[in-house]
Amino acid sequence: MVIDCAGRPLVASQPVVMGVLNVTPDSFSDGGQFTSTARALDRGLEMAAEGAAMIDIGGESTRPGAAPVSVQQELDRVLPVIEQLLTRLDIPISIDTRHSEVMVAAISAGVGMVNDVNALRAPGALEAVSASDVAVCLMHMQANPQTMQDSPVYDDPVAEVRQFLLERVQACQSSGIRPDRLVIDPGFGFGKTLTHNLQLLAGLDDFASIGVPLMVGVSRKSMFGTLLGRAPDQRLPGSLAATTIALERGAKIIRCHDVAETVDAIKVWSAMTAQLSEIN
Ligand code: 8Y4
Repeated sequence: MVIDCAGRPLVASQPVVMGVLNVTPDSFSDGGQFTSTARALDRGLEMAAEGAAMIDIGGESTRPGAAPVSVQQELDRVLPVIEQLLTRLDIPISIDTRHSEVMVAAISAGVGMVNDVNALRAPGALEAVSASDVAVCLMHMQANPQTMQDSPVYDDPVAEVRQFLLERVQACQSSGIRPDRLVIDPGFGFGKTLTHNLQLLAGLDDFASIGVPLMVGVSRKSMFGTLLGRAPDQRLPGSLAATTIALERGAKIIRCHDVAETVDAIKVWSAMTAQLSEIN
């Protein structure tokens, strides 16, 4: 399986890792731009060395209660990191944004994928991607980042998230985006209770019939805080357990912070799978 990321193909015949690179003052606390750019660059290079197949760069926190960021601020944060990583790495770079202006600028700078927690529903977003040759990850979110965790409600989370993603895939295809540029993601934690997240994890195999590769992001998320009572930096074991379940149910791209550890988990799963099909 190959995802066409504007000339940097993402080969996902085996599941792969997308490393999370936040370029925000909360993760790289300093006053000026230089230090956060330099630190993000170092971390990006480190994640690539650890085996990330792709790096997802974001400059806006979607956490409930996070300070709003202007489009200009978002661009000032992400563009220098995108430009420098593109010259130093061969793997595709992804831009994590909901804003079409940021998509347009990042696409011009050379990213290979738009990762949109809003699934291209913002004004101009679908147009920005369809006018280019980048790939797009369409993620499900109920409500918006400010309100999504207030009281999420579903009748059947798997069916409803699946239907939403199917409709967004169809909207992309109607705009001329071919299926080999599409990725879907159920959006763990985005307008979901712990129970909803567990129901989605259990039902991930239902998303395969949409016919585009499945991305999953559970890394360090609050579902493990709720379930295990652990702080974000103590959630790796829980994250790896959920990742293994996701792999077993068909996930092809794992979005995570802990790249080296997640690559190991994928190697274990892949070795078992190869044994099953007697390739080895
Ligand atoms: C620590 C720090 C713990 C941040 C959790 C977090 C997804 C995503 C996010 C996802 C896709 C996050 C941008 C939430 N999650 N994109 N983005 N899928 N495609 N929280 O699940 O990582 S941000």
